[in-house]
Parts: sequence; structure tokens; C-alpha cells
Amino acid sequence: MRIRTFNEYQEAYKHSVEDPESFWAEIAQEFQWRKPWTKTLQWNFDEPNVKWFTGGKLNITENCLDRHLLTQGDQPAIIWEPNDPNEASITLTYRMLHDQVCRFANVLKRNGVVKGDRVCIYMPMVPELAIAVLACARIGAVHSVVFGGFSAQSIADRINDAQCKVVVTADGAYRGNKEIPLKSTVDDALIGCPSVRKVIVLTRTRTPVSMLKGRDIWWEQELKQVTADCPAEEMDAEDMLFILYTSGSTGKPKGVVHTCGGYMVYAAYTFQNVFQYEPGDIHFCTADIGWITGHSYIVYGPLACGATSIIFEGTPTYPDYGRFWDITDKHKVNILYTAPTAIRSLMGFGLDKVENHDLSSLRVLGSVGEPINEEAWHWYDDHIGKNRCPIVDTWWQTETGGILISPLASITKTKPTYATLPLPGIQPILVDENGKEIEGNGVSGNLCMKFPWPGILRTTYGDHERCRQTYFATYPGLYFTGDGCLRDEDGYYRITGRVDDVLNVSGHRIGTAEVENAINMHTGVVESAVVGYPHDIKGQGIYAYVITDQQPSDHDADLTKRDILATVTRVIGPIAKPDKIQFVTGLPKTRSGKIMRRILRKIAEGDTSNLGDTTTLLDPAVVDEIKEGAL
Ligand code: 6R9
Repeated sequence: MRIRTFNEYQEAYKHSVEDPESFWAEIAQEFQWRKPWTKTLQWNFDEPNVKWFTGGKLNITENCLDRHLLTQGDQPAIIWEPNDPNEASITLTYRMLHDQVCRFANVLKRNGVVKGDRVCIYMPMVPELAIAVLACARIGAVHSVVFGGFSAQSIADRINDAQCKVVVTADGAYRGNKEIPLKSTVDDALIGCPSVRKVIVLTRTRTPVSMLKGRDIWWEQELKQVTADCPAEEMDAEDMLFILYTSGSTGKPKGVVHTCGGYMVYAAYTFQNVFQYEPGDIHFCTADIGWITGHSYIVYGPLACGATSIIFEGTPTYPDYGRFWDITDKHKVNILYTAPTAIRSLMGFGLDKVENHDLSSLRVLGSVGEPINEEAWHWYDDHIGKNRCPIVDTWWQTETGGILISPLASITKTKPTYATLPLPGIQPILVDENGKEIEGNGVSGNLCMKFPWPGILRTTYGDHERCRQTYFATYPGLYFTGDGCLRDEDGYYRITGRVDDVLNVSGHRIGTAEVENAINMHTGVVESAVVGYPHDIKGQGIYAYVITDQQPSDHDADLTKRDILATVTRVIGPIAKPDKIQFVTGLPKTRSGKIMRRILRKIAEGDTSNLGDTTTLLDPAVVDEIKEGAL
């Protein structure tokens, strides 16, 4: 499955388009299957219905753990770097990780978890998070990891949507100089979650917690009750592996569903080829396992390839802004995979903390989560890669399971701000608003895919129609990504950002409707409209236009703003807090009552010169008022 030259890339690509089934079957054969599949691919994008490796039986943890034991059982699988650099880091070999995953899988079983049950995981970035994820996969339970920054309400919504039976959490989490109470947030969430029978709590911060009799149990106590003998559950290739919630243009986050066989093949194939992973490489992906990047490129992709993956608990700026470089130096990192927002924030601090570390172990640099601007690209290239490490700008989504468009490290010629070319198996197409294909080069349009790859989402949990509506109905016969895209004269792809009502704040997807719903929950708020605007570090900032029931005085306005921020934090989490709140008396609406976001976006961007046609507005005068009060 390994591509080594540009020529091989072109051949692989050609093969993948001409005969996708034999292409992917050859790759899938390199994994360990209990029973071979009978049909490589069945698909239509109308229902949609996509099935890869039908009839094939496997367990992803046998591929990520057991099959490495003979050849590299004593190689490090996970290196854990704690929040506080003075605390010791931990190395888990493949054998140790296998042992711990089996033990925790037995804990889950002991607590009534069976194949197909959903388990919510709300944890800090500690090795036990990866262990819990893999333990679920070991016994065929479906994990739903919820990022540790989400609020009790967000956890409850996700638990209820998936009807989770068990929650795995910790007493608290360390992030920089903060201590975050996880268990008490889970307690708040569970007031409204009747499906949950057990809560398993790991000790991390020793923050006092209340343990509910009959429901709450300690991770450490439970481990004393089990052995390390846990045969893996036999799974069908199309059995569910996990659910991961992500924001879209409607208010409610969707549970994206990935299945065992296709996801495994795709995560491993892309990890190996995009980063040109070599045995022994130390891979440092700075994402949180609560996002898809962490699922595919901290846990499953690297482990399926037998790599060493770093799990970092802390933040890029604690105890100082040299932390990434400190970790790179300390653990001799070969592949560094991070987000443009982190690069931009570190750029601002200058070079002293870069220059006092040895970064010579680095071979490949990666970028993910949002478009990388030219300045950040060059800073990364010059100062971190010292102009000798290829940068792979990897474009993909929660729904795609793995990277779709990206250079292959040191194989594909890179171009700043371009994700460059589709990986083998990926057939991008640009369309106009009417779904008509835009052919040729030097064009831009809406980015779609016309053929499935093994990692594509199968459904949105509990609501297949929503999956169809969101991804497959806009342009019949195509998977619509929600992104705008340019294809230049060389056929290189550059992602220009979302074309729907989804914001990308510090690499996190946030739906404008979600933020509006949260703001509208505040008592004084009548209505609100949220848009994004360019932000130097976050990529996009959140700008909220808010109508209150009483026009607040200056003093009251400050208080109300604080209350609104507190409301958003409580309903969604701190990542969704607006950067700017402007009080207005009306919103620009069409006669049919639709908010004209285009106008609000322009004003938020500070560009009030050309607002386009405003004659269809119900009350054009509100635009002047909003312009005058713009922040
Ligand atoms: C992996 C991940 C997906 C959205 C996606 C796009 C943006 C991700 C990007 C990128 C430009 C890149 N995005 N990678 N935009 N260049 N290299 O981030 O998944 O959280 O689901 O976000 O992020 O807009 O549609 P997810």
C-alpha cells in the first residue's frame, strides 16, 4: 500500500479510478481479517447506501494491537506527555497497551456493556482515553468521544441522541494552569440522561467528586476485578465502530457514523502515505482525541501501522510558548501534525523559544483543520522545518474519516496554501450552484466527491434522512463537502472555506445556528444572528448581532454581554463564545423573513462599502443602524 514516488502516485491514482474495487481490495488484504469479504464495494449516493468489504470479519484492535505483538511488542505504541513538564512522561509499548486495553474491555463487560452498546467518553488527554476508545472497539461497543471542552448540556444532548449506556470520564483535567472539573460536569449532564447506567471515573486531578451509589465507580477499583484476557469480538466490516458529533448548518450537531472495516483501511492507508511513515518514526499529532483528527491520526491510523504516537495532555503555550518545540526535542519527533491556528498563535511570540530547541529530528510537517494562510505556511516551513521538511496541508472532514486531498510528503510538489492533489481513490469535482460540473483548470466552485472511498460516513446516527439531506441531496449523485474550492492551472486544489453556515474557529467547526440557539436562551434576548469574520489567530471569529427586549444602557450592555457569554459557555462550551456582540434593534430580513447574512458578514468584516442589493429587504433602514454600531 506504500507509494514512494510521484510516478507511483500517478499509477495508484489511475488504478483507483479505473478499478476502485481491485485497488482497495489489494490494500485491504494487508490487514488481518478473520474472514475475507465477499463483495468489495456496493454503493449509491441516492439513499445513500455505501458498503465496503461486505461479509468481511475483523476486529480493529487485533489490527492495531495483537498483530504487532510478535514483531514489535516491545516498541512504544504511545508516549504520553503530561500537561506539566515536571511530571514524568509515560511510554506504553504495544504489549502494555494491549494488556491495558484488554483489562479495561473486561471492565466494560463487567458493567454490562455488550456489542452494539454506545459508550460516551469524556476525558482528558491521558493514555486512558485511548485505552477506553480501544477497549470499546475490542468488545464491539460503539464509542462516542465528547471533547473535554463541551458543556454539560452538550454532553447530555450527545448521550441522549446515541442512548449511551455507560460514560467514561475522569475526576478532572489539567489544561495549562487550569484544573477543569470533568466529573461534576458529567453529573450535571446526567440529570437528563436516563439511558446511562454506569459512570466509570478515572483519577487524574484528585478534585473532590461526588460518587453516586450504584451508578458511579472508580476506574482503578474496577481494574482490580479483571484479568488481561479478553478475546476480541468478531465484527462485520460494516458494523458501527464509532459516532462522532459534528456541527452543521442546523442547530443540532449530527452523530457521524464510521464503520470498522473501511475506516480502518482508510485511516491506515492515508497515515502511511501522506506522512510517508517509516518504521520507528515518532508521530506527534497535537489534536485532541475528541475530534476526528485525534481519532484517525493519534489512535487508529498510527496504531494500525505500528507507529509510535504521542498523546499530549496540555496546551501549546504552557508553561511557555515553546512547549511544542520542547516536546519535539525531548521525544525526537519525526512527524509533527498541527493546526494553522496553533502556528499563528506561536508565530506571534517570536523565535527565542524555537531556537533554543533542537528540531533536527523533524522530517515531515502537517497542517489540518482550516485553510493555512501564506504567512503561517512560510513561518512553519522556515522556522520549524528549516526548509527541509515537506509540509502536508491535509484537507478532510469528520465525515470523510481520513485525509482526502493532500500532498504525499516529499513526493508531491507543494505550493503554499494548497492542499494540492486528491489521494488515490478520491474523485473530487467542482460544481456551480445548480450542480453543473465546472470542468478544466483555473476554476472554482463547490467541492463534491463523485465516488465513495472506504472512510466515507455511512449515516448520521438515528437519522439517515438527515445524512441524505445534508450531504447527498444538494447535488444529486454527489457527496457535498460544504467547502468552496479553487482548482488552479496545475490542477492543484485550494480549499477556500465553508460555503454553508458553518464557522471554523481555531480549527473547530461551529454552526452559526447552534450559537444563535444558545444566545437566544438568555432571558433578555429576542433574536440573534451570528456570522464569522476574519480573525488573525483563530482564522474566524464569531460576531453576534443581538436584539434584546429592552435597549440596554452602556453599563447594562456590558453586563448583558457577560451574561450572554456565560449562557453560550453553559449551553455549548467556551469554544463557541462570540468574540464580538453588537446590540441592534433589527436584523436585515427579506420580505419572507430570511436573515440576509451576506450583509451581516460584510459588516462584520468591516467592509461596508459594497453591500450589494438591499432593495429586497423588509426594512432597509436597519442596515444603516447596524453599520453605524459596527464593532
Ligand atoms: C479534519 C477536520 C472539517 C472542515 C472542512 C474545511 C476545514 C479542514 C482543512 C480545511 C482548508 C485544510 N478544513 N482541513 N480547510 N484546508 N487543510 O478538521 O475535520 O472538524 O470535521 O472540519 O475543516 O472547511 O470542511 P472537521
